[in-house]
Amino acid sequence: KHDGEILVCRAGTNLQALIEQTKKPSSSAEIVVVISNRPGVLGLKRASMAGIQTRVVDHKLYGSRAEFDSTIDHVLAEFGVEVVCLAGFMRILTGSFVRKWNGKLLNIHPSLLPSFKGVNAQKQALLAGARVSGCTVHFVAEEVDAGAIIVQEPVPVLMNDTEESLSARILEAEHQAFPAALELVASGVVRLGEDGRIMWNQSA
Ligand code: 3YE
Repeated sequence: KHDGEILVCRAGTNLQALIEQTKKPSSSAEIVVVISNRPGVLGLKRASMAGIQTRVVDHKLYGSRAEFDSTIDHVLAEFGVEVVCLAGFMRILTGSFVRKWNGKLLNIHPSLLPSFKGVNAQKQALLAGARVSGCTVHFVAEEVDAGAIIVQEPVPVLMNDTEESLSARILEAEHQAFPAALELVASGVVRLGEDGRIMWNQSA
């Protein structure tokens, strides 16, 4: 196993899916630390239960985004992290952090990008009358939800769907897509090219 890897999480079900994936002997990734910007969240408990180190970097304690991001960057360096997964992390990261972690920073978004960027993606899909939605794992670029797409998983939008029922169906898809995307990146099968597009290396 080569890649150290960290997560920033909220309710933590995507984190749980990543923990279960990386416990498999066939996994190319190992989770070395879980960082949350919110104290007391369930994701931190899930990490501890799995024997993974945790850190809280509470954004409310920092005077600027730059100070918050550089504190996270220090924790990542402390643990020798190589790949970062944003799993329910809801903060916009600074350009300088994003550039430093270019090609090493993954986010999951609850729509088929480039449709329905930003918050309430599931509600946006319902209001637009979309018949298909899903989730996207992408490399993080400075522009939110605009980075190169690694994996997408579609789900149907059903006739009587509410925001809750559609969100639950998309969340199930997220639990497949995020571990799959992490494996592609940690194994070196997929990387971000200099031109900002995905490069496939089938011999990796
Ligand atoms: N930062 C950059 N590019 C990206 N962060 C995330 C993805 C991503 C990124 O592609 N540069 C909405 C955040 C959207 C928002 O306005 N958040 C607030 C805080 C709200 C809160 O704490 O609940 C803020 O001021 O940042 C991760 C997903 C970001 C989702």
